[in-house]
Amino acid sequence: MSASLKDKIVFVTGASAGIGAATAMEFARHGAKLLLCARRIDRLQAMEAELRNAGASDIFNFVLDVRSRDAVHTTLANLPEAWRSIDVLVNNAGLSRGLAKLYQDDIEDWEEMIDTNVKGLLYVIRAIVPGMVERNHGHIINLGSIAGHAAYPNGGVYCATKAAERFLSDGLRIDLNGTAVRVTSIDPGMVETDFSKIRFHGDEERAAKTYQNIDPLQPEDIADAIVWAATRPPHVSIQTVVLTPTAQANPFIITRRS
Ligand code: 8X3
Repeated sequence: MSASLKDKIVFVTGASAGIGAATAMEFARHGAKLLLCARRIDRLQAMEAELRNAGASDIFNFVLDVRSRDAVHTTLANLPEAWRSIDVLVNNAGLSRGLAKLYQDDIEDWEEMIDTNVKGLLYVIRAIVPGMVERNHGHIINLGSIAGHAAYPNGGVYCATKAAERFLSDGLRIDLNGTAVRVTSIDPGMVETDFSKIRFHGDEERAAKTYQNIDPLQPEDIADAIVWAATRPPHVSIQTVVLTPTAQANPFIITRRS
């Protein structure tokens, strides 16, 4: 039997677009209370009415750049009392920047990926998980990638950040063993979001080619897996979900329609 999400506090980072926004919507449909952060508060505010109409029982939006250690610490330590007992944390904020040979790559791009995907993830975990342990209740769902399972050409640093996420999820699960707190890593392949546009620094034409002649995963497919993991009964820990488009076997084997 699946567990109910009604009135559960679900915190989604990077909730203003893509997988984060679709995840917020799917939790809204299940009647959750949504604690949403992103760098772009205007986008979160624009989503609010739709999320409420879909069934969100309450919403609290705030600005947060997970790269800022101080901002993560201060903002999360000062959440309104009613929003502190987080049931589900979805660590979605993350990005890729650039696709170039490691020995020629832009160091600024590395900093942004490592600061967001690895250090930002750690800062949020460090701020939220102690409360879950204290309450002996909670579920951490981290967004990984098939990029964390095998490095691919020109993506070494992005892949390394997602390999880090995978090992941090494993390490956290080990350290939480003996508590009721669960850890899931959701590891998608190709998903049609702004991911490629951001990777290619806004080059829409190049980004569009990524998704040409293939049926990529949609953000809703990932949201569906996240909510499925979150609704398993308490004795079931979904450790990792790897999902790809049917036409993608792994980062290297993709069949496109001719
Ligand atoms: C997104 C999947 O394979 O494009 O993390 O890196 S991939």
